[in-house]
Amino acid sequence: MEVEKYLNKIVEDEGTVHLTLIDPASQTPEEAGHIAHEAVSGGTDAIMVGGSTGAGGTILDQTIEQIKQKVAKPVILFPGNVDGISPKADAIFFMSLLNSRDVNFVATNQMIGAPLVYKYGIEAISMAYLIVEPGGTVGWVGDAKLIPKNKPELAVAYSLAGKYLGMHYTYLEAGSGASEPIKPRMIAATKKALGSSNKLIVGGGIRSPADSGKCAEAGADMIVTGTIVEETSDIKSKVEEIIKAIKQ
Ligand code: 1GP
Repeated sequence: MEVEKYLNKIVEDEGTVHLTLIDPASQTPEEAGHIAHEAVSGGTDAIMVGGSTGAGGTILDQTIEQIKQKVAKPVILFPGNVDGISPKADAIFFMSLLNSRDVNFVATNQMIGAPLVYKYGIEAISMAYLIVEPGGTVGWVGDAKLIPKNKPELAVAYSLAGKYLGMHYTYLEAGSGASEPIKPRMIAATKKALGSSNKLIVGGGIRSPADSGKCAEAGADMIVTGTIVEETSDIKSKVEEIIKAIKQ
């Protein structure tokens, strides 16, 4: 429970956690190490590693190795399927895509991967994963019945279902590179229903300090940014600006 405790303590002490997502398919392992180093210098709290396609196997292990050589912050797996498991990570967001039409993403990949997580001794952080419009690649690959972006009540219903099933975290995902982040109204309604014990993560389409601030203000306990670090030439400054907008 060490990584989960670490993240929850930041929520208690500083307000909002910032997570940097690195997709092993998007750059070389060495470049991933550099991105992680810059993001941590800018103040990010942990590194998530994962992607929907081409993000498993050797490239995943090498990416985590490079990141761990460069930074001391936790590395958390964010698997698109069972291929996204690596013994090199500190923890895994052990998630079920509750609004998928495909049982493989709800329970079968989890069943195939669970013995590996056990064998590797990786900390599992249970999470309800919910994909909202537009959903992007992960929505397509995960065969999600996308939650309409103006229907907060559906996000609330799914989030409560996850909580009552015993999941500790809830992730509202708009899809990497979404044209806009999850709407503040949906974040606020979901956080209100979840209460303080269940932590709410928000990601997809968060590009600016203003976006980040709005998500945090609406009730996100943690925000995830991925695309911006791939697009900026000054990762450290970009992350610093975001941290300034979300920390107390
Ligand atoms: C994707 O929510 C994450 O799973 C990050 O999205 O790449 O748009 O920051 P972005």
